[in-house]
Amino acid sequence: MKLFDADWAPSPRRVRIYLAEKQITVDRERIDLRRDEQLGEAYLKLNPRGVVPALQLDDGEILCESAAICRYFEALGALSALFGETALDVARIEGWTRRIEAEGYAGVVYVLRNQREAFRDRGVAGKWPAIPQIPELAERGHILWDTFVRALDAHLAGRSWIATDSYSFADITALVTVDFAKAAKLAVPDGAAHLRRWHAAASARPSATA
Ligand SMILES: N[C@@H](CCC(=O)N[C@@H](CS)C(=O)NCC(=O)O)C(=O)O
Repeated sequence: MKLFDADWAPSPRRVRIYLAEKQITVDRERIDLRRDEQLGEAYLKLNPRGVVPALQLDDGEILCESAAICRYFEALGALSALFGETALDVARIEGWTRRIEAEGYAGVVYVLRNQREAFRDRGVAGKWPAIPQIPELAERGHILWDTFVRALDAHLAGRSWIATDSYSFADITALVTVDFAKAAKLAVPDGAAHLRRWHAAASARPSATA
């Protein structure tokens, strides 16, 4: 199998961190997003959605969606704390992962894609007809981000990790989101001490550099 990957982008990084945590090695091919290689003919033949990551299986089937790709690897091997080993932990990790995606990650994407000149008529990632930017969505993104960051900071008071007692896929999702937020000039405020402590601990794991 082969993973179609890209530097700096949050969704491929989510898969790389997961694979590093599980010590799984996969052949990778880098797609250059700065040169729009994801929208070129060769890549679109593989993945007509024009986004990364994508995992090509040995029979040619393409799996999309970073969370689905990680779940595929999880299902191939032993259950781990990353997706939860008990019913309750699975639900906690799933619940936090979806919230981080819907509030934090969506907030960053709304700001980035609706404000940056580079994304003019590319309001949504990947291969679409022209999707104009909507300035009000950038405003919505700021509200989502500010509110999400405050809520996550309060949640992390007295806790090491977001969803359970162990580092999990929810932490991976939040780490790539917080780091990606810098691209949209969205910061974690100085006062968010719990979130800053968590971010330092998550960033110190060897997988963070994957
Ligand atoms: N929900 C998808 C999102 C995929 C996605 O948006 N990928 C971005 C990089 S993070 C991309 O390929 N962007 C290409 C573009 O903007 O055209 C996932 O988690 O895999």
